[in-house]
Amino acid sequence: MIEPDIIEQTNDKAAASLRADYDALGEHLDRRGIDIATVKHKVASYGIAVPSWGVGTGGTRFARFPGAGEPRDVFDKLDDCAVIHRLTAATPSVSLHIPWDAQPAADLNSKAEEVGLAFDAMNSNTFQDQPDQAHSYKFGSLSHTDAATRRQAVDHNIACIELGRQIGSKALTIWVGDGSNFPGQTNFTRQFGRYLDAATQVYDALPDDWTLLSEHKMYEPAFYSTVVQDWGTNLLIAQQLGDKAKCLVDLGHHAPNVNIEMIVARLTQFGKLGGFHFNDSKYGDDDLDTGSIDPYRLFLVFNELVEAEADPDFDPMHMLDQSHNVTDPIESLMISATEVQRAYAQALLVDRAALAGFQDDNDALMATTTLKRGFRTDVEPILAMARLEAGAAIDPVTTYRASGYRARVANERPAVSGAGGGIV
Ligand code: LRH
Ligand code: MN
Ligand code: MN
Repeated sequence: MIEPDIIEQTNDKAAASLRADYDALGEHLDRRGIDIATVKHKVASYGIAVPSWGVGTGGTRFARFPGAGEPRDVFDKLDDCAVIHRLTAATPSVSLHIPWDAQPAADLNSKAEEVGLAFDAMNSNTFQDQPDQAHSYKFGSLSHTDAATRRQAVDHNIACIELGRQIGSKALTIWVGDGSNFPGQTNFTRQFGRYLDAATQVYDALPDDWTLLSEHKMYEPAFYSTVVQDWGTNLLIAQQLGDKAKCLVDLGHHAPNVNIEMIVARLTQFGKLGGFHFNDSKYGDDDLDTGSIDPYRLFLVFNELVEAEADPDFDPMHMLDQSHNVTDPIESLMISATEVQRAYAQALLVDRAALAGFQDDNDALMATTTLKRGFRTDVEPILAMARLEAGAAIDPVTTYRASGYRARVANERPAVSGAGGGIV
């Protein structure tokens, strides 16, 4: 897929500068009482799952402009995901979306083994109708007024668990678009009650070592009210369902200016933070590349995560969830995975004892300066060295472009109109 020679050649050109930069940063961090190798080790073992739907070009409500060599099916998607991991050593697993990626478990397993990837959380899809389905989700799925439609949505989620079980997944993520478009269209209370009943039936089918992640989103496709609209409702769901149910925070699913890092802290404090969909946004659920708009907010989220790491049981899942309209999806996903690692590394640099002291003394200025110092540190040499030592690329995008992968797959894969996930 990517010739090892290409990685070696591009790394050779950059290795001497990287070593010099890494040593200089090591000395600098040493003066701050931080061991660079420890940070590098933590970053190297921080895996981020790639969304299978992210490797296809997305779109908007208005149009989709496919790129060259779009993946035709889940097997092509896994090839693309393997390229991302090969070059970044940061994305050892893939999160599947069903039915977009539904294939026999044996075929998924053998492809995953061939390309050296594992499967992360399964994602169900009851926000679209499938050609062969008996009941439409036009007016909702798990919260639909019609019992047979709710049953169909429950059965689909259970089928996702069943497939996931056979491919080594340990989590099911449920996001529903259920809601309403007009005041008065639905009764909020009865609709949420129906949702909770149906979600409980899915929860009851969950293996003991699985997590059910419910994902909230403020609006879209329902524009007046959404059943699982915010972290409050999400927390109620997780509390109502039981210990295996946790909340998933998609960074793009909040009202503008919402303090997402504080939501992360609250959910963590009560053991209900289950995982993330990383992306970035300017206006709404924009699904822009992670860290591309507000890298400081991403850092602040990671500041909470590093704070929580003191608890050995704290282990949320990390996935990207992006839609790429104007870039090569592989390049965007590589950059995004490294942005997640960057925010993590920066948060590891925060002097937590000093920060706690300034907080206790109500020294707001020194507290915020201490926090920001982590963000201001250029940790790129740590990330690049972790990649080099893992046999990946010092500069993933340069190496990817040198490899000619996109042109090669463009020859093998005829243009298709949809790779799934374009509009959401
Ligand atoms: C909904 C969402 C959810 C879906 C994905 C395709 O906006 O974030 O996670 O599964 O997009
Ligand atoms: Mn999401
Ligand atoms: Mn979304």
